[in-house]
Amino acid sequence: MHLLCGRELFNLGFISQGVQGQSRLNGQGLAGRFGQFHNYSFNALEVPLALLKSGRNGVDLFSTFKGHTIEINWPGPLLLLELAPVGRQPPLQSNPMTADGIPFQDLQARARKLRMLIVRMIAMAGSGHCGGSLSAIDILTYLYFYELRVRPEAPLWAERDRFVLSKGHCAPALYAVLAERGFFPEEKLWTLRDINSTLQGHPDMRKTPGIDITSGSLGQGFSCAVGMALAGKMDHQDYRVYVMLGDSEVQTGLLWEAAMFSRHQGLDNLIAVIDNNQLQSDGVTKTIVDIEPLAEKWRGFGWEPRRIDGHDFHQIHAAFAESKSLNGQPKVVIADTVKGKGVSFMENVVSWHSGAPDSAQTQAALRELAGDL
Ligand SMILES: Cc1ncc(C[n+]2csc(CCOP(=O)(O)OP(=O)(O)O)c2C)c(N)n1
Repeated sequence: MHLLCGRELFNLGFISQGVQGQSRLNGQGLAGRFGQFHNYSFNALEVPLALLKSGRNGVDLFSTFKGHTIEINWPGPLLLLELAPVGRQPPLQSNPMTADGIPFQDLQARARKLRMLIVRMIAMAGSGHCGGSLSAIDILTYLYFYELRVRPEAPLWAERDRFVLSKGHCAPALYAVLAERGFFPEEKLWTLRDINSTLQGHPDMRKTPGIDITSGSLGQGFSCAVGMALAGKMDHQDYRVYVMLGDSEVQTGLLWEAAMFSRHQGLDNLIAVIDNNQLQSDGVTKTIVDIEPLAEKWRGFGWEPRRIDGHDFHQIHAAFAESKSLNGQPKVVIADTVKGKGVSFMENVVSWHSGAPDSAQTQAALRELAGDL
């Protein structure tokens, strides 16, 4: 009997031919390699991420943890699963918990898992936007697991906070967090960009539970968010509207008209967050049209700006908490981020704006995200 403990990561699995379906390993499981089977006992909460290696399309399968259960899903025949330690997670950056009870460690672990889902999802789809999805995911994790008033079982609940992903091409990040939050099953992620899938390349409010507005044409989502915030005021509702922009969107004229209008209407129920990874599809934002000084620009348009490191949960939490406490004007969080964050060969590389990793790149990315370097 081997007890998995600490934050070791293991590949959990077993050799099996032609098995299809779902396996639940709860507390104890049978695992082995090349015909030698062993009983394993573990506490799922101590194994936040587990990788399953298989021969299927050369792409790793994925297991999730929910409560004390590790659920392993696979969509097709399983050729080979092997059991092997894949290393330790790197040390977490922040304190596990703050005085006001924010579960930073949990948020970091979830964001790590969501990064793996993003990479795997785009690899399986054969196309998508890795860089901007990975830069945005810490903020999205915070929003959906701490900040937003939502009910996954009732996506159209009238009193919900609204979220608009104005940089809609980063839909994989939003889909990953919506699945993790329970808006739809995780298996849906493997249908990304399929012709009849509910998960299209850009968010579609007619197809996907949890999507408040269809987006993808840069600049337009922001205007929709402004309209939603105005509607909330007119209807005397207390929901907030959160909208995420890319730094290239700050270059659009449409955005500044809506920004000016928001201030005029006193939309203090509107919080924008700029995923300022400083790259766009074909180059460095600064060299295309410099958007700095960002804070001064927004302040000039009557918004209250805050600038943070968009990968530090302490700063993310403080920025949203402070923004909510201020009345009378719209607020913007300028989050400095790294495009491709978490996968070293994608970080700050313009060409990883879009395109899918091949099998070897996918394996390398997942190993790095699992802490197996
Ligand atoms: C109006 C409009 N023009 C062009 C595009 C094509 N496009 C898709 S992503 C992108 C660049 C986005 O850069 P940024 O907003 O900085 O996002 P990130 O770097 O976070 O991916 C462009 C120009 C678009 N989606 N909408």
